[in-house]
Amino acid sequence: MRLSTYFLPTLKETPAEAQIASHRLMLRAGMVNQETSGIYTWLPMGLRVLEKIQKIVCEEQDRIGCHKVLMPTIQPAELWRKSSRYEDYGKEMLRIQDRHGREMLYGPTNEEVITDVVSQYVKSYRQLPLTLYQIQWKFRDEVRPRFGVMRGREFLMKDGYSFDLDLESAKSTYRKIFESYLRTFARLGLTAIPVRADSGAIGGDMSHEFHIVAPTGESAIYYDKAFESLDVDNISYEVGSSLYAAADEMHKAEECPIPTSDLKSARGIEIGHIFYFGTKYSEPLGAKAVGPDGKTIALEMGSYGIGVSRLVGGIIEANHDEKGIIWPESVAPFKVALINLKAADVKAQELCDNLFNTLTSKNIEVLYDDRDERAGTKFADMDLIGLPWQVIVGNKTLETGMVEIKNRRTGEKQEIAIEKVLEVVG
Ligand code: P5A
Repeated sequence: MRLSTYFLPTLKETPAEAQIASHRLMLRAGMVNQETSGIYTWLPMGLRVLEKIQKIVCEEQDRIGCHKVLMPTIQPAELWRKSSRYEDYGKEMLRIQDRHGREMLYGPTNEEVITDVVSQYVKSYRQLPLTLYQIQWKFRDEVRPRFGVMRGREFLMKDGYSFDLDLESAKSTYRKIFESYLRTFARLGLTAIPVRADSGAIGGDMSHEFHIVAPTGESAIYYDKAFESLDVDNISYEVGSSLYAAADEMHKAEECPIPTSDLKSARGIEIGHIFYFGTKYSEPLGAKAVGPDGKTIALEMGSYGIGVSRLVGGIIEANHDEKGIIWPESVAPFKVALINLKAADVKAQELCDNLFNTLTSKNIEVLYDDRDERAGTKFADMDLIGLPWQVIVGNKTLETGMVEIKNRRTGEKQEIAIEKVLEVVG
């Protein structure tokens, strides 16, 4: 992508309304634009990150055999009356009437809709277990939308729903998704701590929240310090049941099973939340199946959320410095910033164009700063945007064919021949 023709509206000044680093940096790096409280437009750079996160989330869901669907954002109130949640949900639900005066709502979550779908098509234990998921926009009229995309009113969620015939099978599904979440977050460059949690408005008997530790986190969490040095490639549900971690409302100091020397308390950002709630929705909405014994029973259900748009802010909270964002490679909007410091020079243009073509032909995503701007502006913009690698073409390149390569995370710089760039960043 050539920066001269891209839409990247970066800001020099820090917007006054932004209280935390990720919000400030997302606005300054031209990733989002606020339309009204808690509602954002995703600009090209922000959207690239959002889409990278979605891709990883989908790959990990598909890997464990979940199937992707897409439900509507607008739902009929009738389904929520059946589950008795229409009144309970209160002011957080955006209620709408269509032209016929029918009551509708903008979905804050989709347990009712998916249970309705499954009730129509699943009739036998042979169709189970089944987990369906989607990535779809939700609306919750939060009392205090804040911190940018972290607590929005309209936000993107991965929501999955599992259907099993019995408790044992439902628990095994829950475990599988629990493990898969740790793997998903690790791929996003995050250490997530699975804390035992209250199931709140979704309801149910068993629930875990996944938190990343950050001073700006909205919740207090308590956890065994062993979570910080876990081997992320070999994590299992055993971790969830044997190591201690709890959300504030679940933590009782006097009942805590581990010595205080091992207990850490921190602020956490909730990036995922999973629930097992048995037949709470399947019963009233009629999702049943005939078991091998010929008896018809209500399905055992769970639901599993990941805050996809919140993750963009969360990843920045965990990966930035005073100059800007430091993207983990897996979600970086581009991998390489190619900075031409002699943009008006024909020879420099030719060298950069060739390098740009070589890298992009190898499927390496390059943001090519071909603007005729001061070096200081270019460096500041690129540090702010935070792509993993910066390749700098300047006077020295014209004289000796050498470019400077900077690693944004370590700050390490090296000089190499322009032909060797692919070897380093590839
Ligand atoms: C699980 C999937 C649910 O809604 N139903 C379907 C269950 N869970 S949840 O905990 O309420 O939400 C799941 C995740 O969504 C993110 N999230 C938000 N992100 C941005 N702004 C918000 N206002 C917001 N509310 C929830 C969180 O990451 C949460 O874990």
